[in-house]
Amino acid sequence: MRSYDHSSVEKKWQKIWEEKEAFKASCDPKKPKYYVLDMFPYPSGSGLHVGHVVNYTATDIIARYKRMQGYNVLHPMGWDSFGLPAEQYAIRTGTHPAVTTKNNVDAFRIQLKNLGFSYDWDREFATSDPSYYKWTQWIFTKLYEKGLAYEANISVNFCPALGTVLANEEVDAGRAKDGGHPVIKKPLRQWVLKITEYADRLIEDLDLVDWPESIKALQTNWIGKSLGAEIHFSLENHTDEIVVFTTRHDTIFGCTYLVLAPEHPLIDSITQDSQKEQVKKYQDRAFHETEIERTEAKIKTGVFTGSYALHPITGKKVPIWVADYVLPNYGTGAVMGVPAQCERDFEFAKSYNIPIIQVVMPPKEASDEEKKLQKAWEGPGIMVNSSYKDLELDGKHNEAAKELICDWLISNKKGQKKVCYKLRDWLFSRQRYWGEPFPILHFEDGTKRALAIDELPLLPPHLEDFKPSPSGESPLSRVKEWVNIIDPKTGKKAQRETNTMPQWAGSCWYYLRFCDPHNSGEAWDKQIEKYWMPVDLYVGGVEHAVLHLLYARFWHKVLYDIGLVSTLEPFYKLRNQGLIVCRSFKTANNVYIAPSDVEERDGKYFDKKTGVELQSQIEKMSKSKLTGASPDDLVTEWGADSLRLYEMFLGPLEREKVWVTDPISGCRRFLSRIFDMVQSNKVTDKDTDEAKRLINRLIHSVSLDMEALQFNTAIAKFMEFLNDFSKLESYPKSALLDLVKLVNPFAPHITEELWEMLGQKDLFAATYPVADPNYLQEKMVIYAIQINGKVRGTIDTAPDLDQETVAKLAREQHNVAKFLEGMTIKKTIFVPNKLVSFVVG
Ligand code: ANZ
Repeated sequence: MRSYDHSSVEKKWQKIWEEKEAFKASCDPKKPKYYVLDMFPYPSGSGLHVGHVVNYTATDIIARYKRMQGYNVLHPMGWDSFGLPAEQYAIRTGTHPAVTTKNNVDAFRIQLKNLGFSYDWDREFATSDPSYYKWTQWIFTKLYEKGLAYEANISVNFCPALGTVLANEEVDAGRAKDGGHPVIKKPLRQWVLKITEYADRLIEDLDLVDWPESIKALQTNWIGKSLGAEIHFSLENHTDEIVVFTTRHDTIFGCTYLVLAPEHPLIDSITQDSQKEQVKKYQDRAFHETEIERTEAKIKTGVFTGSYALHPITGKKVPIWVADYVLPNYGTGAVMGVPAQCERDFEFAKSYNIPIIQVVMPPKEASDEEKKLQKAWEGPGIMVNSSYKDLELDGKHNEAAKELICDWLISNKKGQKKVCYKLRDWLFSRQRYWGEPFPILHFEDGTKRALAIDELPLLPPHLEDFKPSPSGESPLSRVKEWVNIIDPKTGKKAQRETNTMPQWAGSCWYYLRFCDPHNSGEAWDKQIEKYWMPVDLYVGGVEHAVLHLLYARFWHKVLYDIGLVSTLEPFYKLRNQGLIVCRSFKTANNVYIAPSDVEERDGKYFDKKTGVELQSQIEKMSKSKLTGASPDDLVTEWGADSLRLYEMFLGPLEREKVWVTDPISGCRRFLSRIFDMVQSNKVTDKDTDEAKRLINRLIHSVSLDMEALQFNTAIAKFMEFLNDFSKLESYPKSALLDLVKLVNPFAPHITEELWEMLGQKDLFAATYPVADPNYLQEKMVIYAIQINGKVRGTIDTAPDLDQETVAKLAREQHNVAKFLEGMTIKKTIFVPNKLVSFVVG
């Protein structure tokens, strides 16, 4: 009998699949399609990690399952290859990022192929390929033509010590991660995309997709739509006015001060001389703080301007303060302070002795503190202290008051309804080398021209030194002969745009290019797009839950509006794989110990070598903590099929999973057992009812698991099945064939081999089994149970059980058990499928 040698089996089938182009997809309108996509990786130097394997195995299982169900499956893979790490590596080593990227991609591809993923490799591309970014640049020109791309002066992170602009990822708590030097904000000319124009649609169309509710909520909150009002406050001794944005206009009678963001343009002109120095000092300090520092500071600080506004309804004087907790770029950068109804304002008012006027009565369920005004009541309630002349709100519910205030503000020209979004326009340029150059020419007269399709791709100039410039300009600006040109189309002197696009750009539309990756005449063919789109299943990390998905959806909607794509949303069903975490171990001196050198006793962990007790923690896998696991090593030792099976068996796809490698041997054993079983002399061509029942039940329940992406439970069922099946007297071949098909999406190599051993060909092209309903419903029989001639209970059982089994079940029936207590059974009468009768004494 052959024993299972994973490495020869896996190599063999990987080669055959490649030769037969087993997973090549082509547009075929006669067949139903299924597009299953992974969030493509950034090809980092550290290669594939076990988290990637969870993601890609899950989609591969579905790809193979759908193919066997007769779908035309599109399952592509590519590389998100522009970005900071490749550039930083280039700066450190002097290797061109294109070289590093190519090496990393080659290594990744080998790793993925070794895992047997059924990608259509013909569709592979990298976002840094000129033949791809030609179209990224072209899409940018479409955004530009639609007025959705504009230039603005925006502050960037600038590190004077390093003499460079830093990306947000390079900054931590106001300091450069590299060296810890302080980082300041510096205004620079930037490209910005008007994503805000799509804010409403980006919220509303979430109704069209099957995504986890938590991800929908993240997107909605990020966009942050607030329905409120703008209220105009006139100023004492000043012609200007201050406009505030509020979502609680019902509380207007409780407004006892106004606050301006330190950046507010009116501050200079309204601040009284006596306060000028203090205000200036305060502003300087605030400008050096990050938004997070400003909003999350425990103690709210501020400074009085010395000036007053007039309450729009009562005309009372309201002091104007400046405070950093008000952000310049939300609403109007000015807020009305209502201490009794807003905790933040309450603390501020307490610190600076500002009056507190209650306007919404805390209801019964409010806490004592809230009722006694030792804390703000932020919830709903009945209005008090809120009537003035003909505007009577007292006694009304605050929601009704909102409407009345709004009407009053509008008819008195003191305000209006207003919708605000947290979402800002998307800062789309970087002062970097390793990104798509912008296809834009600037002319001397200040006008611009977007390059036409025949001028694309626009390649960056060749650079030996990729470092960002000390001025904050992009390194491209150093290549004067590239920057300064005579525009061949107009004959005018022109300068090329020297900023580059951010890494997000390439991942905004790669799923469209996968539909038609070799098209050199257009980004994609519309008919082909119409066939494959939308992506039916998209799987990736939750870290992309906000930005990548939002940006890609935004581009997609723009493309929809200009008639280039046929669906409103790009990704129909989205699932996020949970993070893989790991238990790390260290000594009291913070020396990490590899998990393989640790033994557990009574829930405590000890160093096997020294016997010393260790501290342990569940955290992200990390090489430096000796918890990194390399898929390559695992594939070598156990085989790709065992690794795939194991990673799916760890737990539900979307849940966080703790990496403990022990179960991988169990998965491997399971595969070996099938391998042996197929070769057993008990394999027969003759079907048995018992085998039929077992396999049909397995087909039925595994199919349900597949639809629900519950791969871990499907695997548990395979194992259970094997235990039951191995006990049968014979192994009907038909059941084994079905089993092999069911396991195939999980462990594709060994199952192809078994399929061949069972005399079949090309499992990858086989049809997924469908359960025969006749074998699903076990017919049940009802036994009456008598004790000394009286019926004392009934039991339901499978038909045709033997007397001993039925009698045991009967004795255990709770009512019967009661009657039998303390009795001796003298005789048992058994009528198959009908009656068990005990004679007792
Ligand atoms: C008065 C008030 C009374 C407020 C009250 C709240 C409670 P969302 O829901 O996030 O939109 N606000 C407005 N602009 C701001 C800015 N630039 N920086 C900081 N805070 C700002 O929140 C809207 C509320 O946030 C607004 O309603 C305003 O405070 C504050 F009992 O106005 B409110």
